[in-house]
Amino acid sequence: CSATQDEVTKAKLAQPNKPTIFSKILDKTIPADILYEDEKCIAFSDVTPQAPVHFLVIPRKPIPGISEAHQEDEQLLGHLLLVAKKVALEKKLDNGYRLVINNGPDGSQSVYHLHIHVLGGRQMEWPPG
Ligand code: IU
Repeated sequence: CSATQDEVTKAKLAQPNKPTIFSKILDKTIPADILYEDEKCIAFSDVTPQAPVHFLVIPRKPIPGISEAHQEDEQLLGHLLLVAKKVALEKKLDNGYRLVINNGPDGSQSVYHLHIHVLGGRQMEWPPG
């Protein structure tokens, strides 16, 4: 669909290793629908939802993507997954949900600040596009 195509186009134009709009969401210079926050991460609703529930979990540490996470980030990465699960529960996704991490151009990553997508509230298809 054209929305999917737009995401792919944005991903191709994205520039790794530059401050992203997520830094501004983190420092609250731009607004977001924040669902959860703690000293290590925040979760907020995706501005272009691809499912009835679609939110992102991001670390405060500006790791550009999962390919640039290192051994020292092991605990932080585990924490992000547990926060994803906790917020999914709060959103009443009792029948299941999907976690996604897009990485790099082929993964259609468009924002180079690591984020876990959490999608739910409808049947997910497989394989993804
Ligand atoms: P991706 O995995 O890098 O393709 O996902 C980036 C997501 O960030 C995408 O789903 C956007 O809708 C979302 N997003 C957002 O929620 N708020 C923003 O200001 C921007 C992107 I820019």
